[in-house]
Amino acid sequence: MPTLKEVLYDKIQQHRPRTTRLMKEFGDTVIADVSVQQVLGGMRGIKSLVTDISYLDPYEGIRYRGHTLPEVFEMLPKPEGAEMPYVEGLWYLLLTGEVPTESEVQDVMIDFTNRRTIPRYVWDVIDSFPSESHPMAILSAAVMTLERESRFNIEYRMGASKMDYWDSTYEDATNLIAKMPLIGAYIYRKLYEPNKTHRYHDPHLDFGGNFAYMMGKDIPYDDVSRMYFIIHADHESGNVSAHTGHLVASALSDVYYATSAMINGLAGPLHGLANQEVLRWIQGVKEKMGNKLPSVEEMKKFVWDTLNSGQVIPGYGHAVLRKTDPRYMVQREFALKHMPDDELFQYVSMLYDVVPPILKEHGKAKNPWPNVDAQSGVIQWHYGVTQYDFYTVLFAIGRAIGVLSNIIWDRALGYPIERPKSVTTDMLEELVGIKK
Ligand code: HAX
Repeated sequence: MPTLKEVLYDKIQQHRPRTTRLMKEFGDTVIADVSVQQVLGGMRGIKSLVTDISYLDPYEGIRYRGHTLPEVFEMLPKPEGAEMPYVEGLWYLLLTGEVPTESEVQDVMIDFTNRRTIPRYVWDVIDSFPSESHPMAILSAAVMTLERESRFNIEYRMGASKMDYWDSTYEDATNLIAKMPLIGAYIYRKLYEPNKTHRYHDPHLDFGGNFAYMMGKDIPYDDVSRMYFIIHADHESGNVSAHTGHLVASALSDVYYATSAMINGLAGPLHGLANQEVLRWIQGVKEKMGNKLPSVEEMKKFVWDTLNSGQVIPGYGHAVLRKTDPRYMVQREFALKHMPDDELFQYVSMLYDVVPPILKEHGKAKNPWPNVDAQSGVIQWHYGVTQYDFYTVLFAIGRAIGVLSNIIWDRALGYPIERPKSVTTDMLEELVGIKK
């Protein structure tokens, strides 16, 4: 049976001529125009990135390698007795486009287990952070600390051929992704449970199962982890975290630099931090309501008060999506099955009914529907992860799977350093004809 790396190499060989042909024969073909609104408005909708790993349709949501999320959950192999698939299977799917067999997944699992050893200095760096630090800052620094392990850097210095860059990048990426759950769980223990003995990994457990074990959580938290890492893995290339990872790697910075940078982008409240903002916001509603479930009218008033004070409703809206995020729906279905009576989930459900009509009436947000973050913190809270500062770390571990898969392919296809062009406001005014 060929290894994942061999299958990937085969796919790379098959793909390279497609990119070369597009560049050589159609390099001058114009595929889109750019408007002033797009240039001033955060580059929305400008088609300027290529990835085959995922595609985001505004009305359908994300597809991984052409498959919708429900299809991915259906077709990937699952550990015995689990409801959610192996994260290792998603890694295989994202890298190769192929659905792995059970034994191919087992191979990836063994490979990950063999790469889990973390140098002592990483723990020392984490331990040296003040306990008030944000876990995303610690995660970013811990990943950065590992940079000295980069194989790519060694091989680059030794004069490796450009055609082989993907190989050492694959080694670095696999080494890093295998370690991310261990680093995340260690940060959790350091910040929130310093008196408990840290559980190092269990070599017999898969990515999600091992994370639950290290977090000290029982089933079905293993399935929560698998679900969480899978739904957050990729959202095509233009979002802040994915784009940052790609951009930094385009300078041939190694995957440690690129992943640390993507973590920093994910830490913003308009992006990955929104899941903790949702929880903070709901707690605010709860407090105001004296811990009882508000009536629909009371909830509407709270939503309007938030909007009228100039704040956004966290967990709602999206730069690309124009309907309810399927990542929200996957989690909602899980919550309906496993925690339908959870108090916070009742709030989330009520918001699902109340917020979209209000955002429509408010008239600003182009997408009034919930995104992934509206639901995810509540599930973590239910299973005892109540420190909502930590939620974006879980997002980051998942997102690293997609970002790293993309960087391996960026190297394989020889994508150049990214360098869009900027203009001045004077130039824009000249271009539209209001200034000579
Ligand atoms: N509540 C109130 N107003 C909102 C809103 C919301 N949830 N979503 C958008 N708007 C407002 C914007 O602030 C903007 O107002 P201004 O014109 O005054 O600047 C206007 O509606 C138009 O925005 P848009 O084009 O619909 O949305 P953007 O592409 O600019 O922004 C965001 C997309 C996700 C950043 C935005 O919807 C938002 O701030 N949502 C709340 C935060 C959130 O949930 N973020 C997580 C998104 C998913 C994700 O990336 N996770 O990592």
